[in-house]
Amino acid sequence: MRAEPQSFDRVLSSMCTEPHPAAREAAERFLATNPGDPGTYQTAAALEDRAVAMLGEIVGLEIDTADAIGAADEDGSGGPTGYVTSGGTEANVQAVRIARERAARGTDRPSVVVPESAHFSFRKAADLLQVDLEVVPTASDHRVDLDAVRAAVDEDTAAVVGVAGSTEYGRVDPIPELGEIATSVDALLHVDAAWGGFALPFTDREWHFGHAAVDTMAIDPHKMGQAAVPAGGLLVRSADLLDELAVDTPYLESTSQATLTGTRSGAGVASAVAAMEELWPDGYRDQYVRSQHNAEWLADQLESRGYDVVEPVLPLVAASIPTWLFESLRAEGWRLSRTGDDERVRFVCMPHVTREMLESFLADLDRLESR
Ligand code: 0PR
Repeated sequence: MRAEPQSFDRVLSSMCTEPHPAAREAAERFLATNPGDPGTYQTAAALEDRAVAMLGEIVGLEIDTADAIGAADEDGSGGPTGYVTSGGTEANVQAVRIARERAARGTDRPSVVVPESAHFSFRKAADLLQVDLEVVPTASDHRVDLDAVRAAVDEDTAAVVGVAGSTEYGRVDPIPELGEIATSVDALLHVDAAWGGFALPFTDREWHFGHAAVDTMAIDPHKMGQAAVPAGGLLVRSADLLDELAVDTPYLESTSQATLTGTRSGAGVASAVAAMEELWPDGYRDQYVRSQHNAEWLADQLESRGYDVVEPVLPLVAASIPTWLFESLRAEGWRLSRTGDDERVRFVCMPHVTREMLESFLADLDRLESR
């Protein structure tokens, strides 16, 4: 096999990035381990506890490092916890599953209220779990319309979803207000910070467990966290929520499993720990500042060329580039993607996106434009 992976030189479309060298090295070392079998792969399992504890610190949860996954505290109440998922999709599916299980005690038609800006993984969750998805519109600022959320919730609502760093526009929904609405109907609040979670700590946004009545959250080390794929994160306010997912595991040394997948890559777990140990908090802060400046610079550059630009709140720019130009740039090797409504092109300023790369992109754009 001689194929080489995609180089990141011209990638402006992806929410993944070049892993930090320490993360790459750790991934290789733990390639053959399975934290899904903690009795056998004890080091990988311990690293997962460490990953969850570090993620907890990032999202305003204090996690008992001794036993991060699923185990209730001695008093039976259970502290905050979580696990390393295969990505944001699994974290979102599992969060919907937790909410459905919890709501099943009160309704036989559980629904989940999501903004139209939510990632398509919620559609998979609804389909798999047979919950009704109530999609509510976003306002002109691309954040969820709170009045529409208020109108959508009722006694069948199992969860309200807020996005903290939306896939298309990098917007952050009003999380504290969503928490109040969720609480008013005894629903859970799930925050999808899969992409935004490693940038938001350095902003003044209110997005995490410490800011609002958040119950569950997705935050992915394999996106802005600079870990190797696959490394996502599901965090829950208290272990009893994770217990909603637990199934008995008769022939493993551990007695129950809360994850969706069985065998899981220890590579993702180890690389997440390595990246976070290297970068939290200063490295992530520096990276966020660099990426945010790049996004703002790109937005200005595109605006000065007459394109309609959605200003970046996080390092993601969306601009109205005509389809012919989009296609020509793609033909030059630029990896670009459009928003779902096809109206705009999105530029995700990940760590591999440098100023030089953006300059070279704009040079190509200008050349093609003037042809
Ligand atoms: N939540 C958010 C906010 C996301 O942006 C994504 C993925 C997920 C959850 C799902 O995460 P996993 O893919 O790790 O399961 N973000 C988009 C995606 O890869 C980003 C994207 C979309 C990239 C369209 C390119 C593109 O053309 O699906």
